[in-house]
Amino acid sequence: MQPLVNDRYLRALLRQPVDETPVWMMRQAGRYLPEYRDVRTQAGDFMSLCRNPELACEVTLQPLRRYALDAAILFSDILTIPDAMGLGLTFGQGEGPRFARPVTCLRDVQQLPVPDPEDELRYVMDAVRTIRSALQGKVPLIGFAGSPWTLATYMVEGGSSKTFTRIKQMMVREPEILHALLAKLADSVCLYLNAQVAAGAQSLMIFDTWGGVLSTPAYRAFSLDYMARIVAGLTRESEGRPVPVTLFTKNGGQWLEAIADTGCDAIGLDWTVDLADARRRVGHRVALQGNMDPAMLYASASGIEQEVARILAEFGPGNGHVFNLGHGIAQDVDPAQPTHFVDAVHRLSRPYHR
Ligand code: 1CP
Repeated sequence: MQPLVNDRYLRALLRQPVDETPVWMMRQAGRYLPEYRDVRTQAGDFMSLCRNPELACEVTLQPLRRYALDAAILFSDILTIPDAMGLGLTFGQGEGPRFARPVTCLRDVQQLPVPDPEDELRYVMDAVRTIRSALQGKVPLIGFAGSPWTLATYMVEGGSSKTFTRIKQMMVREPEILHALLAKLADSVCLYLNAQVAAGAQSLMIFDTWGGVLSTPAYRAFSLDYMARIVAGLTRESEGRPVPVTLFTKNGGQWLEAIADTGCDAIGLDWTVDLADARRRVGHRVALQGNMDPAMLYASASGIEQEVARILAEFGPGNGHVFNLGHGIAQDVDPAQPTHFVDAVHRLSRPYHR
């Protein structure tokens, strides 16, 4: 394997000195890019794109050709695991995900297999290997998975939800069924992430998009504890380098200390969190990733620049900051906009690293 040319992202996650604050964007590959839409049309549908390592590699690299990003993220989805468990995943045109066979009872949970990453999910590992070789060591590759709680919301609701009625009914009426599901998912996610590292992923991120809909005790019991179990089982070194792990709970700003207690290397923050406050609370223990509101990408170039300057000042001088959006980039963002964002982070962050 080639040596890594730009390792700012990995260094910042480990709170080591860097020359500029590294930056990447959640959902940096996707529908806001016309070249992505072309490849997706060529693939036929979203899952066919994910299952084709050459095309998945191509869309992973697309944003890196346009912007000076410091990391690549595997093009795939968090729902590959429930799909591999046999739930029958489809993405309708312009719709969210749907499962043909949602999980409703203990029998359903007991019948779910723990997928073998090099068998049912081999297409993901092949994508990791293809991307890693195509990157030629330019920037590190991020592997990822969904948190057990977030995956369970889709599996029990049968798709996206605004109210989480079914999974919350399960949580309060039959918590043992939900725990059985979450335990199986934690085992599956751990195997899946470790296989991504073996295939060449250099950093790992767990997306807990829906942990923030829980009460504090429920968050601990149904989301955080299972993420902690995963963190404890992950491969933390590969190719002679640490493999940093980032946990992102959207709307999880009130639980930063507890998230840091899992032993992760970094915490992803949405835009509702004050970075200075977060740094005071946990910055001596973990790196922080975030946290510009993705809506700022609708602003003028100078508006974006001012917001980047504000966030850099909020974090302040020193190590341990990875710049990112607080959630995924919106589909209708003009692809010219991220250039202003990414360039501003690099240019304006230099004085903070002297
Ligand atoms: O129509 C299309 O082309 C599909 C749109 C799309 C894309 C581009 C989906 C369907 N998934 C993805 C890729 C994806 N998903 C990536 C890799 C791309 C990149 O980051 O560059 C990643 C990391 C994800 C992760 C993901 N998928 C999350 C966690 C992060 C987050 O945004 O909160 C979640 C919740 C999903 C589920 C999912 N997959 C797709 C959609 C539309 C959704 C969200 C459904 C919902 O809102 O409930």
